[in-house]
Amino acid sequence: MTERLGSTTLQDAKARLPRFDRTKLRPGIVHIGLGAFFRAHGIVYNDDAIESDPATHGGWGIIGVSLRSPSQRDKLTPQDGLYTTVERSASGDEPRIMGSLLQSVVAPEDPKGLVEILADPGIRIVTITITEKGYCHDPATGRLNPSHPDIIHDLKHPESPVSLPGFLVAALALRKERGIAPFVCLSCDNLPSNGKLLRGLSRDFAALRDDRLAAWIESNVAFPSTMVDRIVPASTEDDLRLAQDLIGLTDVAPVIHEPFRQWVIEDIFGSAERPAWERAGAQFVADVEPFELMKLRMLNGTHSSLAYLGFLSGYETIAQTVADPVFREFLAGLWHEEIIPTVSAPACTDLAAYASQLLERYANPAISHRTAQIAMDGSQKLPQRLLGTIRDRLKTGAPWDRLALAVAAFVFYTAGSDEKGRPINVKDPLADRLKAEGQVDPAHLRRVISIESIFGTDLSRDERFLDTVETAWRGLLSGGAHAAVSAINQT
Ligand code: CS2
Repeated sequence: MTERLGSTTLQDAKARLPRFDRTKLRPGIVHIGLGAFFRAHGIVYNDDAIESDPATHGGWGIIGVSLRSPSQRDKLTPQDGLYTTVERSASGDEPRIMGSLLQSVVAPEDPKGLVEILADPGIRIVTITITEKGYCHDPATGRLNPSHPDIIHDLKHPESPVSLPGFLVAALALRKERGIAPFVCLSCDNLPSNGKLLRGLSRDFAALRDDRLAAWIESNVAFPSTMVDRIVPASTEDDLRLAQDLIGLTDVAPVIHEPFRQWVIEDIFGSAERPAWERAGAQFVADVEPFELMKLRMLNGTHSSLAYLGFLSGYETIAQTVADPVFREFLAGLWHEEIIPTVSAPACTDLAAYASQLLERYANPAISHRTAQIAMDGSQKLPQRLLGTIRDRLKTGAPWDRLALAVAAFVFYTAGSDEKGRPINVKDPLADRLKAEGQVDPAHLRRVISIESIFGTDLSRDERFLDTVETAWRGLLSGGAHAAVSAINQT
């Protein structure tokens, strides 16, 4: 039997090892949402920054937090927080062991303990990747959802929270009371103006507890916005075997990722200390919004479109979907005809070149990114990925038939059966409302489009919006997703 990766076996791993002394690291960052993405993105930047100058980075170890399940902790703790990242491309696999994750905790096991960890003066940054639905907000308006069960819980039990706003505000309240400077809150989720959004949610949640606390948060806590990018599929059993074959040790928590990475961070840390992530390639800029908009619309928007239409056409992964020339043509049309005209390029970025690079990334044959994975939580993703673009197209009267087909495919997919009538396991916080009661007919489409938390008060009542999606919907129902995509290519 192969030995397990851990502090005592680390030297035997056949991989690039951390180039710093882990025993000298102290925690300075709490990361909330210990999924594959941050372990293949933020922690890589952090390890690189530490390696660039271990002497000045001793205070930037990471405590990882899961808000729900113990599974990450259960895998990582026996490995002393060590795990493998495998960079995969057509030219080969590059394994590397990450070293700056020091400890993993599970919030529900000891919420008060986590609030104390967050209130510790050594913690200066809280990074967050909990996916869209973890923010307990209304995706269409970006406001706190006061009737979210977790928010109701946290208002009743502010010292033992369960939600992200609940934990942040409880810890910030303690820091204020104890005269400790607040930490910087760094949202790294695919949400527009994620810093501003989190600031608003924290303030709104705090105001429900105490107006003075809300005002203190508003004027003292920095919430930089960020744009994060790296394709990181959920790890599978095959990936565990791959990591073991590569490193020669058992690792039950490897993450697989593409070579590309990007992290753009709003430069509003003020006097707060931070690791030199720029040495690892992070870009600190005055305005992140153009980067976010470009990425959310051009990458995530097409990802979701390919996920629904690709899945319904029988494709399991994004790479398989874009290997089909019909989908390539559709994708080119989506970018060049419908999305790019709504995006203003961030400095030094050529949007056509960005699109070609995205296509190359999607086509990476070594990355098995499942359409069903990206299709998850569409009700939380559609507003920033597709609907903002559609609003812009409606404003100028420009066509948006491909985007309409993607919205129709979302409604079809979440109705719960594929084109052959086989059930789809729809994972979405609004799954019950999205599921078709009986037939998928125009009445079902209308019911879904009337959901204001997705479509807003504007689109849910806009006849032009409904008509265009309905035309796409009819195309889907009559010949199936693949034929509908092919037909749009002819227009
Ligand atoms: C994907 C993203 O799962 C999804 O919804 O669109 O996770 C995507 O892979 C990343 O944002 C890429 O940076």
